[in-house]
Amino acid sequence: STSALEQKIQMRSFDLTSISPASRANLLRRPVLKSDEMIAKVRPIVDEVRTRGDAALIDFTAKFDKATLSSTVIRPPFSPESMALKPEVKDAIDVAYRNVHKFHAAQADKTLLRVETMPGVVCSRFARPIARVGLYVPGGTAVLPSTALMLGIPAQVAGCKEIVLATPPRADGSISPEVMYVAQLVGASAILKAGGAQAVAAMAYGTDTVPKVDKIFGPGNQWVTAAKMLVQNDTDALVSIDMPAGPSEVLVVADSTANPAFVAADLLSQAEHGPDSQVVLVAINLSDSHLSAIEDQIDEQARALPRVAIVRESVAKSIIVKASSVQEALDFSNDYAPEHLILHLEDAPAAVDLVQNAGSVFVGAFSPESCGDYASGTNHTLPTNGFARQFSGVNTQSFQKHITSQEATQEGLKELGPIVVTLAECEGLQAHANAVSVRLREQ
Ligand code: HSO
Ligand code: ZN
Repeated sequence: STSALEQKIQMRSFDLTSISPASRANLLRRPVLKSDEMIAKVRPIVDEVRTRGDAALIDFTAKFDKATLSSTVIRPPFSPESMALKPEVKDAIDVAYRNVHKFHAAQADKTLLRVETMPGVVCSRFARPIARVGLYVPGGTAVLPSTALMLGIPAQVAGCKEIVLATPPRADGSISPEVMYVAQLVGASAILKAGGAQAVAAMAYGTDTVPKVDKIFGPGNQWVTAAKMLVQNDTDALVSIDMPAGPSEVLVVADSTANPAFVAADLLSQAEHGPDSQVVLVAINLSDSHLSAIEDQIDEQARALPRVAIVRESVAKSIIVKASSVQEALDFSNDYAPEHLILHLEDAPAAVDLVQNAGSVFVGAFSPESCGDYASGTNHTLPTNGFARQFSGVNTQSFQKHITSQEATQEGLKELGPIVVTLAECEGLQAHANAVSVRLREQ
């Protein structure tokens, strides 16, 4: 037997033209999230923070992040030393900020929708910011200033008043200068130095020092996700969440024009996120030699990565699916509903018309997912786990809510009123009918 290091880093292959419906359905499945179990585990943590507040936060941060804190919240202005960056990093963050800001500013709903549904009856709709938002920026195996940008910019653009950015501190109690700098750029009103379920609980209920928020955003591990699901269902917390999060995913569709090195690099960029990342290659009529070239590139490029150990695990769980047409490939992709969809196709823009379910689409050979992860302008907080069927990625409107209004004239009520009286009486709700007839009698 060969050792792990000698074993080729490769994905398992399946053929859509010969596969049984049951096996095809199996390929579409993600590893099951044991959400009930996780919710039971986070409940005691959430309860502690709800009842003991800051003291519990400080205890959990000592236990889980090995950081001894005297206070958990930092307010602006942030000290220049805490945001000190290499000039090239600062410049790169600035360009990313501008692009993401530009795209998200364009998404803000500023229009007043005004429709006269009947003569004298005007219905309107307008948007307002969600006042207080909590942004969870994961720590763990990578620092993620990009996630701070992706959550902070739409909050800023929407006009949220209180922007709380939560992230686990380093062992010395500090936050990375990259995240501090982004917090300042997006106008964060508080930084919560805490991670995991304890951070989510603090933002959901508030503590003496942590502001209570109305909606919690952001990716995170199973603890964070379970805590978000738990507090969302607590009517005392009165808080909502962006979406249910799961491990990150990419589905790459490639035809005979695809560059093997590009395809492999795209798959690996997602595979390095974590051992449970999901990576799928849908290959359309690729020759054996073309497919081997891609597989060789995966192995060769993976071996050179600092995070090769993570990649070995995620690639081993990943799949190559052979398809015989663009339509068949996109049908599979739509059924899978990937977080990211990359199109390495001769006519990639044409294939976009066939996309029904995906978080974000990367069109053509020169649009790697990495651009969207960091700096092109689109958001990288996207639906995973097949939730691209019914969820949009985080966007500016995720930080707004819509309010409707109506204004009827006396003439308008003359027309509409009798209809309402009939419907109210049909439901047996006489007080509803009276609210109209008392006015009609006035005339
Ligand atoms: N691909 C990740 C986002 C990310 N990548 C952050 C790099 N940093 C989830 O969609
Ligand atoms: Zn990424």
